[in-house]
Amino acid sequence: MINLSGKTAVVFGLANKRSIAWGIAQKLSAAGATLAICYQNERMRAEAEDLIKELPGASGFQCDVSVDSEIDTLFTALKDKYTKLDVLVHAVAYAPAEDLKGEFINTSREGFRIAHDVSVYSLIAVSRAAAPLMTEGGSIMTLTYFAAEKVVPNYNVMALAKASLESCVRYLAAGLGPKNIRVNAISAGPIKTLAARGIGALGDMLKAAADRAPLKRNVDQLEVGGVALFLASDLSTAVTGETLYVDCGYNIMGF
Ligand code: 0WE
Repeated sequence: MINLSGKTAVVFGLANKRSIAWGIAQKLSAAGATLAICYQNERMRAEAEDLIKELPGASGFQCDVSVDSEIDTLFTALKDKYTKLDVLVHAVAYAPAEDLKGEFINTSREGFRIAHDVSVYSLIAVSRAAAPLMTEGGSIMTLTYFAAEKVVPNYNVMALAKASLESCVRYLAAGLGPKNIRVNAISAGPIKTLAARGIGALGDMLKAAADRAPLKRNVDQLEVGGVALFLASDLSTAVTGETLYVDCGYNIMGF
C-alpha cells in the first residue's frame, strides 16, 4: 500500500463528481495525503465544497488559474496553512466551444490564445508558485490527451495546446529536476466528464475507443487516480518528463 501521510497535495480542476480531478483527489486522500482542492469560481463553490467534505482533512480553495493574482493569493494561503507542499495536480483545460467544432482552419486567434493560456501557461504559473514550497522535493502532474500527437476530429485547437503542454512538461522537468521536483503528464483515454459532455459524438467516441483498445473498454477517473497516486509516491522517484498513457492501451494500436 502506498502511504502519503504527512504529504500535502494541491489539486486544480474540480468541477463535479465526474471530474478527473475528483478521481485523483479520492485516491491521494485514501493514501493519507492532506488535500487542498481548487475550483475555478464562486459558481462552482457549493458543488465542489460538498464533495471536498467527503475527504477527511481536505480543504477547498477558489482559484482561477488564468489570473496571476488568484494564483499568488492561493499559494500565500497554502504556505500559511501547510508550510510545505509535496504534490501538485493540474487537471485544467479550456478552449472556446466554437473552436472545438467545425474546420480546424477556421481556428480564431482569440480561441488559440485562450486555449494555450488556460490549458498550458497555467501549468507554468502554478509550478513556479509551488516550487518554493516543495522543500523536500515534489511531484507535479498534468492531464493530456492522445490528440496531441494524432488527429482526433474536432479536438482542433486543444490538440495544439496539449502538444504544447507535453513539451512544457519536459521543459519544467528539466528545470525543476535539480530541486528533486518531478513533472509528468497522464494521457487519459476519453471519459464522460463535464469537459467532454459538450462533444456531440461522445457516446460514439467512447464506444470506438473501447472497441479498438486492447482492454476492450474505457478508462475511468479512479484508474487515472491510481496512476496519479503512483506518480505522487516514492514508487516513481526516477520518473520525470514523461507522458504516461492511461487509455486501456488504445495508443499502441496502428490499426
Ligand atoms: O481535453 C478534453 C476536453 C477539453 C475541453 C472541453 C471543453 C468543452 C466545453 C476544453 N474546452 C472546452 N470548452 C468548452 O466550451 N478532452 C480530452 C475531452 C474531449 O474533448 C473533445 C474530445 C474529447 C475526447 C473535443 C472534441 C473531440 C473529442
